[in-house]
Order: sequence, then C-alpha cells, then structure tokens
Amino acid sequence: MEETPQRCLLIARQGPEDREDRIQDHLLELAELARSCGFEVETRRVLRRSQIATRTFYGSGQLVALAEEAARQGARHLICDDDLSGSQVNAIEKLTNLICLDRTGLILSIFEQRAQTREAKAQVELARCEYELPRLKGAWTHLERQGGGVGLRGGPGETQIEVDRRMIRTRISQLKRELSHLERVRQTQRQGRPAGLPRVALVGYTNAGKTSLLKALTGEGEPRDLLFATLDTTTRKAWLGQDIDPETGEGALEPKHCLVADTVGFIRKLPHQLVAAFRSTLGEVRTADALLVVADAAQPDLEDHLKVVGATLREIGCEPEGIEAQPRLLVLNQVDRLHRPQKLELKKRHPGAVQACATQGLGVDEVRQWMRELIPGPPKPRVLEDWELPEAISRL
Ligand SMILES: Nc1nc2c(ncn2[C@@H]2O[C@H](COP(=O)(O)OP(=O)(O)OP(=O)(O)O)[C@@H](O)[C@H]2O)c(=O)[nH]1
Ligand SMILES: [Mg+2]
Repeated sequence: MEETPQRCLLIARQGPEDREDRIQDHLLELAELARSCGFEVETRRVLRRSQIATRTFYGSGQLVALAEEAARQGARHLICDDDLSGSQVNAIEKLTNLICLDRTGLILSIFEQRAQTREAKAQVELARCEYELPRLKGAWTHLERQGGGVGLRGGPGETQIEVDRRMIRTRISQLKRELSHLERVRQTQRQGRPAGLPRVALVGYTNAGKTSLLKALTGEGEPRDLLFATLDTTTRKAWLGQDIDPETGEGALEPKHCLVADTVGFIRKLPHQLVAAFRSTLGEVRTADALLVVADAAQPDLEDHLKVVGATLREIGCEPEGIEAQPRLLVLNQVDRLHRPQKLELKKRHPGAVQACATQGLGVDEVRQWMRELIPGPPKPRVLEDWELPEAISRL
C-alpha cells in the first residue's frame, strides 16, 4: 500500500431477508478492515436488491451511479462486503473502471501486509493461491515475481490460463510441503517447552483485547487498535502467584506459572482458505490445556461476535463439550466502556464470565485465579496418616 491512503467506496447488498442494522454493522466492520489495510473510506452504501444479478452481483444501474460518485471523490477502489466470484469481480471492474475487492480479498491483503515470519508468509501465500485459482484471468505475475521455480512455458496448445493454473497448483504443492515441514519444527518446539506448565490460549474476535490481556498477564505484547494486528502465535510465561502456606499463613509454597499463547483473531466470514492455511498456527489453540475466550463487551453485536468465535473454534476442531473439551473462560473485556446497568445486564446473560479491563488490569486477578485452579501443582502439605509413614511396615 502506498504512503498516502487510497480512497475507497464500500458497499453491501441488503436482500429482503437482511436486517438493515446488521448490514450497517457489517459495513462498519468492513470500514475497519479497509482502514487496517491502509484505505481511507469515503462512502458506505447499502444497496437494496431482492435479486442477485448473475453477471455483476449488484444492479448495473447502482454500479454506474457508484462509479460516478467515486470519480467525484477521487476514489479508485470499490470494496464489497459480499462474496463475489472471479467473473463478477471482472464484470464490476469493467463496468465501473474501479478496482474491485471483496471482503475475503481485503482480509487476505491485510494478512499479506502483516505476515512477518516465514510460516505466516507461507500460510498467507497458500491462502492467496487457493483464493486466486478459480479467479484467474491473465498472467500470474505474482509467481513470476516470487521466482516460483516452475516452468513458464507450457506444451503445445496450452493456453495462458492453463499455464497459469498449472503454475499456481505447483506453487500450492510447494507451499504445502514447506508448511508441513514448519509444522514439524513447531511440534518439536512445543515438546521442548518446560514440562508440566499448563498452556492456555487466548482466542477471540479480532481487536477484542487478546494481546492486551497477554500484556496484563505476562508483561509482554504490543496491543494495537487495528484488526489482525497479531498474526503469529506468541507464547509467554505468566506468573499466577503463590499459594499461601496454611501452617504459616505466608506465601511459602512454590510459585505457579503457566504459558499463555496469543493467537490470530477471528472475524465473521473469515476466509476458509485462511482457516485452512493457518491450521498449524491454530494448532496452538487446539492443543492448549485451556482457552481464554476474549470478547469486546462494548461491541453492540457482542453476541454475534461470540457466535462467530464459537463456530470458528468448532471449525478448527475445538469442541465445547465431550471428553476432549478444553476448559474455557469467557473474558468480557473493555467493560470500562460500559455503564453499570449494562454490566449488570451482561452479568445476567453471562454469569460465568469474568468482566475485565485488560488495559487497567481489572478482572485480571480473577483470570489468574481461574488459571491457577487448572494446575494441580505440588501436593498440599498435610499430616500423613500412620499407614503412610515409611516405618509403618516395621511396626507390624
Ligand atoms: N478501553 C479499553 N480498550 C482496550 C481494552 N483492552 C484492549 N483495548 C484496546 O483495544 C485495541 C485492541 O487491543 P489488542 O489487545 O491489540 O486486541 P487483539 O484482540 O489482540 O487484536 P488483534 O490482534 O488485532 O486481533 C487496542 O487499542 C487496545 O488498547 C480495555 O479493556 N479497555
Ligand atoms: Mg492481538
């Protein structure tokens, strides 16, 4: 993305079955995504349409009007909240002369900008390849830039699009091989971690405050007011306090620690290509001993966010019940932005949750307490019974 933000227009379709306030919420979130990607949002529009146009998805009259508006505002991008096929994107671009992105494309661009490590980069590129494969329309310049190591020229009779498809499939296989190698490395690292320390994963909707809670618990982490600020899993050690010795009343028993992993956030319509590609990173969530589900309690659509989190956890293999189920604690964060009646109402709706403010450290002790209870720890000192003593047998 260039230094000066690019202007863009945002649109979403409202069908007869869609509630307007929902669509507006989705558009607001899309605006946040666009902002996180470096765009400047000029206009948000809900396009009412009962039918989906096969060729252009939205009505062509609506699109022409938007193109005129974009020209007046100097915007060159049109970002759509709906899932569009490759041919629909092409048709919209042709009609409006604007660059058209859908929600998935936008999320992929954000991930591409954020990816730092070799693993994150490979995961994002794999998701991009899977996304582009059915959308190919010309030369696959992206792969040429990467020097993907695959033959550019096809055999006789192979069309450009066939060459492109072949190249992209080859790249997908390369990336999958690389990722399974990196997954093995990650597993080895996991085995090398201090034994006996429980591993707790922070999960939740993006921008809920997971990294802020990591910071409150471990002193490390860089929270940012951006969607998908965190892509890579970071694991840090948290000190959970010390047990009080019942004899002396002092903190004489071994201090307790656990490992806390910060992970990539979820969002509605998180591209399934990304969920699949981030399988290994999200493995940290699957294999954790417990989950801290962090939510932004001040979001008007909190319940929808929680549903998205619940569904995404299921998608990555974390079931909430059954013998494999991990203990979960819901952390309703950012309650400093709520009034007392709202907090009381929240308590009624989620009685088992901890209400917290990670930035001010509120509720963090309760979270620590919950994590401490996960740890069996050293056996509590107690007076042994006679039959347990070493000399018991000699006294027979
Ligand atoms: N008012 C308030 N702001 C908070 C609180 N917790 C986090 N924030 C702010 O919310 C923004 C997002 O926080 P992060 O901790 O980066 O959120 P995250 O869940 O890690 O987000 P991603 O990594 O982008 O998915 C930051 O600007 C934080 O300062 C809170 O309890 N109260
Ligand atoms: Mg984060």
